[in-house]
Amino acid sequence: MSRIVRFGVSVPRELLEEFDKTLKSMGFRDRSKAIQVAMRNLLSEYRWMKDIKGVCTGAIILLFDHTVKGLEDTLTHVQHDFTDIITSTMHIHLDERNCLEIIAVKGESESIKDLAHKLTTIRGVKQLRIAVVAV
Ligand code: NI
Repeated sequence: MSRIVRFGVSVPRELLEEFDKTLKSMGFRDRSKAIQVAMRNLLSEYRWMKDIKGVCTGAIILLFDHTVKGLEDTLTHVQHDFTDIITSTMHIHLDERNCLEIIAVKGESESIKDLAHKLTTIRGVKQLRIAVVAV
């Protein structure tokens, strides 16, 4: 059994409220356990991303807050740097704040990961999912 450590985390209030609500409905008794599960999910998703090799096709799905200043410009700039792997982009306005973008990709897995990484680090991007298959 490894040693348990404590750490502090800063998160937006609404995110924590929603997290707590979801934990309750999922049957978690405390945040620690749920955060451990969330951390492991993130690690396994990253590991899967790291392992996929060669030419792939699929989509990058992005949820973001379009009211964050400069975000849409940055998103466009990043996508213009990857025109060799982006086949099309669909933009859906979900509500006053949130937008969903579905970016269809085809190319070397390394380029797809590079694009996904650049998109994840943009401020205002709330969630990113990659769904790709090897060709
Ligand atoms: Ni929109």
